[in-house]
Amino acid sequence: MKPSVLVCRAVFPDIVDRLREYFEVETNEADVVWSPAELIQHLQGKAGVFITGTQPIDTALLEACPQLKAVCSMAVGYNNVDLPACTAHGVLVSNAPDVLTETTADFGFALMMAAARRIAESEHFLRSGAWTKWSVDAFAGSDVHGATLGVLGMGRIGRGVARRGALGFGMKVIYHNRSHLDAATEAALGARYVSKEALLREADHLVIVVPYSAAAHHLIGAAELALMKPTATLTNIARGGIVDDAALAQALRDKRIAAAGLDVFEGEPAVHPDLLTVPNVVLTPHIASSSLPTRRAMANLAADNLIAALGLGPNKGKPPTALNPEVLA
Ligand code: 8YV
Repeated sequence: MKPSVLVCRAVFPDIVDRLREYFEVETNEADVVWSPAELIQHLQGKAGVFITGTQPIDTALLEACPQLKAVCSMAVGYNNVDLPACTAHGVLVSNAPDVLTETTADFGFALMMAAARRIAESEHFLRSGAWTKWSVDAFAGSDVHGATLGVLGMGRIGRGVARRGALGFGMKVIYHNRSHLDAATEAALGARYVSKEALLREADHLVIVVPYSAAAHHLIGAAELALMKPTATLTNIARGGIVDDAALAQALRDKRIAAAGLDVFEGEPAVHPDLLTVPNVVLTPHIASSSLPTRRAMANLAADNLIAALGLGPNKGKPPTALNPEVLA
C-alpha cells in the first residue's frame, strides 16, 4: 500500500499528480487556511506533509501526529517550522532554496524602484482623476542609479539584489550580515561590509533580506529608522516582524524616511492599519517569489523532497534540500 501524504494548500495539479505516483494524496483543493487543530486532524495517518511558508509545525503538532516522518516546504524561509523539535522527533524537514533566488531579487529591486520613484503613489493619483496638469516637481522621487544600496542580510537573495544594483545600476553597495562575503565576491560587487548603524546612516536605499528568527524580531524599529536619511527608502522582502510596522508607518507619516516598499507584514495577511493610510509606501501581498516558473519550481522541489524523504523515487533517502539530513542517516 502506498504511504499517505497531505498537501496543505492548493498546488499545481500536475505536481500533485506526480505525488500520486508514489502516495495516497489528500489535497486541499478549496485552499482553506486550516487552524492548527484542523491541520492536526488532516495529518492523522499521514507519513508526510507538503507545506508552504505559513503552516506552523511545532511540538504540539509533532506529538499529535506520531506517524509523521517528513515535512517538506515550498518556501525557503522556515521560521514556521520548529526544526530542532522535528529533528528530536525524527522528522525530516526540507525547504526550497535557490530556485526562487533570482525571481525574489528581481522583485526586491522592483519594489525598491517603485518606492524610490513613487510609482504606486503616482498611479493612485492618476486613477483617482486628480491629474489635470503636468508640473515640474510632480512626484519627484530619488534616483536609484548611482545611489548607495544598503543590503541587510547578504545571503543568496541579498547577493542577487546587490548584483542588480552594482552591475545594472552603478550603485555603491554596502551590506551588513552575520558573516563577511569572501573577498572575491566583495570585489565583484564592489560591496563593503559596514556595521548595522553605518548601513542605516549611509544607505539611500535599504533592502532587508535577513531570515526571521527571534533575534531578528523588530531589528528595524523607531531607533533604527531615526538613523536613516530623510531621503532614504526601505524595502522589506524578508519576513514580517523584522520591521516594526507601527514604527515604520509613523516614520513614513512624519517623513522621517522618504518611502518604503513592503511585501511582508507582521501578522500577515493582516496589515497594520496605519500602513494602509500613508501614501508613501508600496504594499504587495507576499508575492516576491511569484513568477509562474518559480512557484512551479518551488513546488516541484518540495515534491522531490517529499518523495525522497519517504524513501521513494530516484533520490530515495536523499532529499535534495533537507535541513536535517541526519534524521535519515
Ligand atoms: C513564499 C517565501 O512565497 O520562500 C519563502 O520563504 O517567503 C515566499 O517565497 C512563501 O513562503 C511560500 O510558501
